[in-house]
Amino acid sequence: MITLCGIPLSNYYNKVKLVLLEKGIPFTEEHVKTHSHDEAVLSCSPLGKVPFIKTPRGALCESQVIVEYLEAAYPDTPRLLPADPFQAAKVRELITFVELHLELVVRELYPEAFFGGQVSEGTKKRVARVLPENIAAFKRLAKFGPYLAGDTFTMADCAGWVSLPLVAMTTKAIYGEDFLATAGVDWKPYAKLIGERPHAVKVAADRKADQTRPA
Ligand SMILES: N[C@@H](CCC(=O)N[C@@H](CS)C(=O)NCC(=O)O)C(=O)O
Repeated sequence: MITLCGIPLSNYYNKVKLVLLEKGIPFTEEHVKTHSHDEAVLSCSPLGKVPFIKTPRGALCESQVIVEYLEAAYPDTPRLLPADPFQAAKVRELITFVELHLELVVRELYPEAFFGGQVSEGTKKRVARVLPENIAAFKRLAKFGPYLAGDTFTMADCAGWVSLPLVAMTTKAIYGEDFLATAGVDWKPYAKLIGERPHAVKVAADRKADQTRPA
């Protein structure tokens, strides 16, 4: 049995959780906070990041590594990557743009956008310069047809659904402007479409419930 470790507030945790649910893979969850210095955590996730999974064969960290493992190890469950190698690569390309070129860029702003901290003016200026270029590039690749990669729900939607709203909310909080909307990325109907899937409804409900749990 797989154990998914992390916190339901984490977008990357929820990406893996949605993949597990969509593929119908049995799993349990273990609440593990970020920034842990606990050896039991670092031996599974050496940077102390979540999510990670524990399997009978050992642990794995990094959400994309995990979901690629799940796709390969459970071939008889619904596919989240096209069988065609080129189309599968196009899905991975989208995930890279969402996570590396959009989410990781706005992540620098989270301390101020969500956690009551402060971010330097230099960081804000740099993100404001880089992000619109990256969004324009993402827009060239994303199909929204209605799914990110076209007419089929894929792993890219598990990544997109958890991270695109964060890009919008963060830029709105810091700059007073949703950079995705400004660039013409109509992410709200997309987020609604994915969010109405029964497994996404569960992920969102679990996340909400966890926010009210005692620390
Ligand atoms: N590339 C990693 C990113 C994971 C990540 O950044 N997780 C956050 C929570 S959403 C975290 O653990 N942050 C704590 C830290 O960076 O030390 C993945 O895809 O799993």
